[in-house]
Amino acid sequence: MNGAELMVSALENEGVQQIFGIPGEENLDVVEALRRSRIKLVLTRHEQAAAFMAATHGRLTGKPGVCLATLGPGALNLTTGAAFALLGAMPMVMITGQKGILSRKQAGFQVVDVVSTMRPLTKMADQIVSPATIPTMVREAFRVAQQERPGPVHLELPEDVARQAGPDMAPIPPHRIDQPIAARAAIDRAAQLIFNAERPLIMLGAAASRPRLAAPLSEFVTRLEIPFFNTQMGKGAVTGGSNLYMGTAALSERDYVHRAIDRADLIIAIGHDTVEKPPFFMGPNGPTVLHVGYLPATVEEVFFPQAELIGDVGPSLTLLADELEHRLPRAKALLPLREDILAHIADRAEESRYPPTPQRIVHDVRQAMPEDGIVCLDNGMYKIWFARNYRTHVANTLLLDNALATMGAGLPSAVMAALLNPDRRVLAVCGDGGFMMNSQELETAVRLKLNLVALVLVDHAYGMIRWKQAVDGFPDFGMTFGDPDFAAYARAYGAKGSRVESAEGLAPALEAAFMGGGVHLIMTPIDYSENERVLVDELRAQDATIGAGAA
Ligand SMILES: Cc1ncc(C[n+]2csc(CCOP(=O)(O)OP(=O)(O)O)c2C)c(N)n1
Ligand SMILES: [Mg+2]
Repeated sequence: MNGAELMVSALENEGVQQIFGIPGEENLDVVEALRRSRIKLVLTRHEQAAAFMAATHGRLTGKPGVCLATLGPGALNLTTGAAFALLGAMPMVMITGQKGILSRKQAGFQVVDVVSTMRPLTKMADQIVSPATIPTMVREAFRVAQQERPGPVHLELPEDVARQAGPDMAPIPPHRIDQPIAARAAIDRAAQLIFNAERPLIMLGAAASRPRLAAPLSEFVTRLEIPFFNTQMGKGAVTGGSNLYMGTAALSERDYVHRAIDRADLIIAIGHDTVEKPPFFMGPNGPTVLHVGYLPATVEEVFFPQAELIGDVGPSLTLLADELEHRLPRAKALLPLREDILAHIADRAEESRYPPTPQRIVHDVRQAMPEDGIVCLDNGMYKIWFARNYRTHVANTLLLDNALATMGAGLPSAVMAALLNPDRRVLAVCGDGGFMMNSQELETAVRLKLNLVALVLVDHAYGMIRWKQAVDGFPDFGMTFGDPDFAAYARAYGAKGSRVESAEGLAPALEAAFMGGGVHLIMTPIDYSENERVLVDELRAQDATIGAGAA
């Protein structure tokens, strides 16, 4: 077997079903080995999109997605995807080519030090120098990518190593590794803390969305009946406990959900990852925070838990619930705040203004999506609205990136979600700025014959930055642009395209697009005047009222 064959056999051994990317001439032996394997090569139209797809595979399944690129320019195009997976804790394996390392027939042509570039963006980055090391290096790459905290790894396979004959070696079979459960003493301490709390509140963070955690986490919340809120990336992790849901902390302070957060005397922070924009700021006057996680909390200026429960989160929570179930008379102390918080969030959700408001768009999208439908957001102003206002009932049904918060990931992550879930509705929601950063993947979606709808929100601007500019008191300058006719643009790719022409038009357009199947782009204008009215003026006013009330 040559190096490329050893590589592909090791990938098959890991259960890899598809590899996303764009090969270069340095990868041709790998491509040939793929041709003769069970693994499908999914070409993308930009390596960045391939990395977003592979990372999203990891996010949704817990198993690393794999992407492939050539040396130099191709490899460098993976770097934003690497950072996306690193900050978002998504397991991913990146494989890139390189010129031969035993001779330099093309001198320095296209050669950059990719391994060094990848090192700060990955959990592990290494060059393969001999075919005989491939089985172990691939196994190690998958182990490292998957192990908590999950993330990306990088292997560079130079073209001469790929072509070189190596020994016929069997790959190393992966085995199950169970994580240790939290120590008894730690469980007892945590139980005591919760038992003593007057006004406990659960917070679900990014790591609460790990696919394997959905069931035990939902059970924990419903058994203890402590109300919960989530961070942006912790959305959707609890099934069946929606009568305890208090809201999403899409902003760091002053939002309605902070009425509950500010009154809590204990926050049980499950799986909070400080890569997220802070869901609240810890300060000298409390509340006490109990961090529950796979790994100890990172200590930050705004997050410094006073107690921790570390270990495999699911089983540890089950043991904690065994100690506390039916023993918490004050569990629901903060629940009376719920109705008021959620009523504010639902405000103006059905207003028939045109162009539609963000609240109306979120509302109509929720109506069109079944409980298990998956919404994949790009990054822009609407992300805050979806995080605050979109209710989720099933884990990982609102995929957003509040870690790298990069533009351009919305459509590629929807492509991955649709590939993995052909029977579920999948919707990408993108701004007119972010959509254009990877819009070429419409072709990939059409070629793969996916069922996928993309909703593009048109304000002819980098709206979020324009909003920040206004909030900070700067004059309106430099944030607007022209757009193509997005519906016609989609049709040029062989997709369908339509435009929302009235306030009542979005809901039927979504329904028709999903019913029609295939790839469909819907463009709608959006009225962003609500950003200032709600997220600045209204929240400032309510903050003043609460401040006065508390004093
Ligand atoms: C790759 C990248 N570049 C720049 C930014 C900074 N940024 C965040 S949101 C945003 C504007 C997004 O515009 P658009 O996609 O049109 O969404 P809108 O806010 O207008 O709804 C920008 C430039 C970013 N997050 N990622
Ligand atoms: Mg925009």
